[in-house]
Amino acid sequence: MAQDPRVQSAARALARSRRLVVFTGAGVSKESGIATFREPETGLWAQYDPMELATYEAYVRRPAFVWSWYEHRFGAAAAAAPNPGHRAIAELEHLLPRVSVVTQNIDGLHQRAGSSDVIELHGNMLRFKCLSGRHTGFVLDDFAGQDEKPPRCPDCGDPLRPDVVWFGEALPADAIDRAQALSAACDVMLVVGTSGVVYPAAGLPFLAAEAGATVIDVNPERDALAAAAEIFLRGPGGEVLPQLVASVREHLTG
Ligand code: BJW
Repeated sequence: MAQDPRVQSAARALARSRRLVVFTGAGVSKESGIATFREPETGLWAQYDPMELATYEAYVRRPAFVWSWYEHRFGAAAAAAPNPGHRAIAELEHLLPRVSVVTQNIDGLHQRAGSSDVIELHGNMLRFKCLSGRHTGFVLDDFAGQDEKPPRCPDCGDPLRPDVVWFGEALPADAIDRAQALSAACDVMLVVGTSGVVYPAAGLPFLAAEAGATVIDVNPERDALAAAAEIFLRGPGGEVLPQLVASVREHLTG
């Protein structure tokens, strides 16, 4: 792969970048053992109906059921470790002047890999808020002693929910506003592991491309962002990204 001319041209673009945005989806965490959503057979939505699990209405209808599904997932996220793809992305910060990570993921693995500027578009499943949204920022330890499922908000007694963005809910305004501004101002966008079908997040690579940025897409399969990408690197993030970053380092030192 290091000799692949597409890796070389992606590395050249990255080595010249003054403002890089790395835009990620579930695929970047797959090699950490976290399931993606839309892959046939293994994706969560191939096994579960998102309308029964990832909407406010589903939660209000069956809170204990939805909570137990998330409980399983946040257990998996807490036990998971960043993989070489997350670590390669974090390493870019030490090589390039400005690097921001915009992620759709809710597992916190970019931060644990060492990325310092991470914008979470769809929230974080290890953070909790009450159903009304008035009380936010709880962590597992805040309700560890409670047997009720879902547990109650320590401040108002409402049921707690994971602080994630379900279908039909608005993305946190500060996160999407900043992600859009960074995308319109970056010179390179590195997209990793997203099918590119969930909006408004999926609009970011098009925003970057329209503003003149070079969009590089890393994915084992063609995805819906191909139209925005100038360079497509086929393969898993945990393999492609360390090679890409090694090649960036060679361009910068060679
Ligand atoms: C690898 C790999 C390896 C594999 N390495 N890669 C038309 C119809 C109906 C609705 C809409 C519509 N147009 C827009 C909408 C709205 C909707 C939407 O986009 N729906 C579409 C699906 C049709 N959007 C929303 O509802 C959003 N909100 C909104 O629009 O609000 C408007 C509003 C404004 C004001 C007031 C009120 C409302 C919210 C979207 C929230 C998405 N939530 C989820 C769940 C989060 C919580 C949870 O996890 O439980 O977010 S859904 C799910 O999809 C999750 C992800 O972040 C998101 C994106 O998925 P992602 O990351 O791309 O994963 P996959 O599985 O799709 O792809 C993985 C990729 O990895 C694949 O390409 C693989 O090939 C690749 N891969 N191994 C690298 N090793």
